[in-house]
Amino acid sequence: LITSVDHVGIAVADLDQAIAWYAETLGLVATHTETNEEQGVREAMLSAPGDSGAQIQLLAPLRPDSAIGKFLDRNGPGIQQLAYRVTDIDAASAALRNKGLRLLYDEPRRGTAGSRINFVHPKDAGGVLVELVEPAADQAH
Ligand code: MC0
Repeated sequence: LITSVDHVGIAVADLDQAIAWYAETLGLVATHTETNEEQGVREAMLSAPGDSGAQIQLLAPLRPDSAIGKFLDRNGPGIQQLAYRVTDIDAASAALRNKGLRLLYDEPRRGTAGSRINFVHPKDAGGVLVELVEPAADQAH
């Protein structure tokens, strides 16, 4: 079902400031930035140089009423989600629904770099917002 941890998502108020902080303080490099209107985010993927393992995703809100806008209002900046990589998101979603977990979307939606994504409700996953990510065919590594 799950093949690896894809990324850890961190809510931030200002994306450019956060990218600079991670670069200057921790030496992580932004490899990809994107605006996702449907999700209401501007986001950046960060990695340690040369590392092809799990990434850090910085998420800044486009609107106050977005998921990240509401998260920042309630909690301030911090870890918002844990994303697992799957090879087949339709099969993974069906398997988790069969175990009684609530998936947030009936059908997968578009995530970073053409991936297909869905989420498990945090109340059904030990208080963690779990994202499932099926990378686009040309992005898998
Ligand atoms: C809310 N809760 C969380 C949480 N957000 N718990 C853990 N982690 C989070 N991130 C808790 C609340 O504290 C509350 O608990 C309960 O869940 C229900 O809250 P609610 O008020 O009913 O719901 P909302 O309005 O806070 O929405 C939560 C929900 C939403 C997870 C449904 O954030 C959502 O739809 N998320 C999926 C989309 C998303 O996160 N997009 C941004 C990333 P209490 O105990 O107070 O009842 S976009 C992305 O990630 C893409 C670009 C990608 O990776 O490719």
